[in-house]
Amino acid sequence: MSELVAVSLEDGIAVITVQNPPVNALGPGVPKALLDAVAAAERDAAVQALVIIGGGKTFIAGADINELLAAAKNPESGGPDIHPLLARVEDCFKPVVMAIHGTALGGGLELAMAGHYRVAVADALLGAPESNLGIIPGAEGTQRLPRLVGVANAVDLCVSGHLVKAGEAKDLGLIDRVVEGDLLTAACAFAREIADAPVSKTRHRNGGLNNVEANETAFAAGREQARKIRPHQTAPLHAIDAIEAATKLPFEEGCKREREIAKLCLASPQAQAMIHVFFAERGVSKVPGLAKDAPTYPIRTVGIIGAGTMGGGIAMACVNAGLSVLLKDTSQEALDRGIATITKNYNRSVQRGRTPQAVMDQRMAMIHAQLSYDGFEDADLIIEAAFESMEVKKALFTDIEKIAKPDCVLATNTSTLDIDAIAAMTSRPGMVVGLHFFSPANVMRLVEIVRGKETSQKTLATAVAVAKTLKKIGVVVGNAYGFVGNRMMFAYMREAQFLVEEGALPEQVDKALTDFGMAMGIFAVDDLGGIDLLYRVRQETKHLDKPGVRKPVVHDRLYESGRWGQKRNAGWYKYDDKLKPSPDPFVRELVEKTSTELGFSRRAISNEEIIERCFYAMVNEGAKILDEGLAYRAADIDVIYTTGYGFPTWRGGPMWFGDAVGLQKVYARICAFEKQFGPDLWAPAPLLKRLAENGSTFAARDEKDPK
Ligand code: 3H9
Repeated sequence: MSELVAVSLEDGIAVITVQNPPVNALGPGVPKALLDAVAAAERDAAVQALVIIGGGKTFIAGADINELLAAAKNPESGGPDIHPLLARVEDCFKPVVMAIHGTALGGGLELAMAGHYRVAVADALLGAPESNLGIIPGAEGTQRLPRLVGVANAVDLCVSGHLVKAGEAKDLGLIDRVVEGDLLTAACAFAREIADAPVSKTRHRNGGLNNVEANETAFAAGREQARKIRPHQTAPLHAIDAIEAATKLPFEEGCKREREIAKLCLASPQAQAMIHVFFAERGVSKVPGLAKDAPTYPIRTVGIIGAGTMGGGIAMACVNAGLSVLLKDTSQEALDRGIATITKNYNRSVQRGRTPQAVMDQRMAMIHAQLSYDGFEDADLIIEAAFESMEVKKALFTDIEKIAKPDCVLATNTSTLDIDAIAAMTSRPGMVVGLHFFSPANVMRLVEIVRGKETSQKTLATAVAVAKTLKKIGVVVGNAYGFVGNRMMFAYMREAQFLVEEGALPEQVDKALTDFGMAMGIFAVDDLGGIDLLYRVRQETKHLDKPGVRKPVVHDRLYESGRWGQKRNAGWYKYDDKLKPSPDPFVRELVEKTSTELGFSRRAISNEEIIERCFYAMVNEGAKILDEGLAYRAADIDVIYTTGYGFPTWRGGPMWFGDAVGLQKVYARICAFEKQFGPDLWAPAPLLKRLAENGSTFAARDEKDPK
């Protein structure tokens, strides 16, 4: 038998084990090996029933996404074909039981649904996450899922991509039994129980498909849900179309329709972009020069300095991951405020049924709020999350140095400042690293891990491991003003403001950005983060300003007039009590007055110009960052933007977007902007020029030198 599949006979039950680590994807050879094993077991007179199970940590996590990517790039290649396997399994005249642990996702779930029975351990997860990849369940999943769980639930599962635990899957009708103890033993016992029962095929379960009125309601609700939670994405809408076909066509014809739709999705730029993001997110943990099993410092206790928005969020992320936290601030008031915010956040989660009260109590008990450094001498990791001021941070690191044990990792949450200057305050710069969390730190997945010039391999490996422990995406970046994310954001923000000074209004710019797919407009983001915050960052770095180079003006004026954003109910927008924004005549007047003062006669600005100036500025800065070695790969920058800055995954991140537009075009526009606005702001990055002239892409550069 193939190495990809093992078969054994256990007292009349053929146990077929998939062995394709790490996640038993249905990669090349697996479907055929499974098909052969099922056919052989069916022929074997000693076999009464079959059990299909995953070897290692999981059932089958789906089709092989590498194969899907190859098919996305070259639709003629056809992609993975598991249809013959599904037919072989469902048509087997002996009962086939699917034994599920870990995850049964995508093609894995589709195979499971073709079986006659499904049993799962309690913590198994099942789902159809294809929408996350810009595709639909294309292996008869949109046809069998509604037959098992009903049309409305099938729509919800495909649109949301949510995974359900075994208990919920049982309630939905997706599995037949939640089992306890050893999965294989329980699955074999179950198989013996049902060995003599006639097999029932999922494809014949048409009972719940024909309620036209209920179906229409479910489809309309699904399309609305898709627009809300996955705006601009086509795959969820296509999945609904395919489910609709299941309700209107016989099984075989429905499958044919599904195949046509699946092919269309796979060939779409959205699928290519989202598959790129899938692999890019996993690629960031492969840090050049850092062995996968590089030694790390054990981290159990974390000392956090600063109980503000960032410190509080980081504290929550730590205790959520089982680490205990010492949370220090300088005044009782600040500490009380911080703890009140954390309590409010957990309470909200309890009220929404996401966190049991007992879990909240346990997590709160793991946060020790304090005014002193008591206990910091035992901390394994100290994260400074104080005010964004070099002076403050230098003073804190001088203090920490005296208290921390020798093997304590010292991290700063600075979003812009020089890590090396901070590390120089200690006698152990090798232990110092940047951990730049994003607000709210308990929710946002991104952490920029900033490598200083002295940061040791072990410290860096520990930072990467900490990000993983906190279930974050840790991207290692170099040390430069604003690191990667903020440095690019400053260019983006700069152009957005210039556009306003030249003739646009904040709401017009934001609308063009959200229409492009950004989660929020840049001015709305600024109001949320706090205009005072960015103002202070600018004050810190005034010495870096080049004389004579144009700088945005309105932002400072908003700050000076006390419009600090949402916290003051006024910033680029005005806000009502529920923080709903609306355009403010005050801002319009301020903007128009500023334009006149700066000598601009305001002009109509097209959405195209907004997109080009904002995002080409970002791409250009990204190319400089790559050339300077501050990010290892263009894909790393894409991950920073899709996980930390609300850049749409279906566009693949800013560098992927640049590739999709075509670097020649991007380069040509940047050269034109350089002529119009000057080289200080728009000189094209040498890397961009090289790639454009060679007809290449950032993705090709990554592939050529994956580091
Ligand atoms: C599908 O099935 C389409 C069908 O409807 C139609 C077919 C015709 N393929 O995430 P991890 C790799 S679409 C290839 O770090 P975890 C991953 O790249 C698919 N590779 O582990 C990584 O490699 P490396 C529907 C895959 O424990 C390694 O495995 N299924 C696949 O944190 C470990 O991954 C999905 O969308 C794959 N399907 O999480 C599920 N899956 O070490 C996608 C993983 O070289 N997968 N790899 O970087 C996941 O959600 C998570 O990987 C999972 C494990 C939860 C399974």
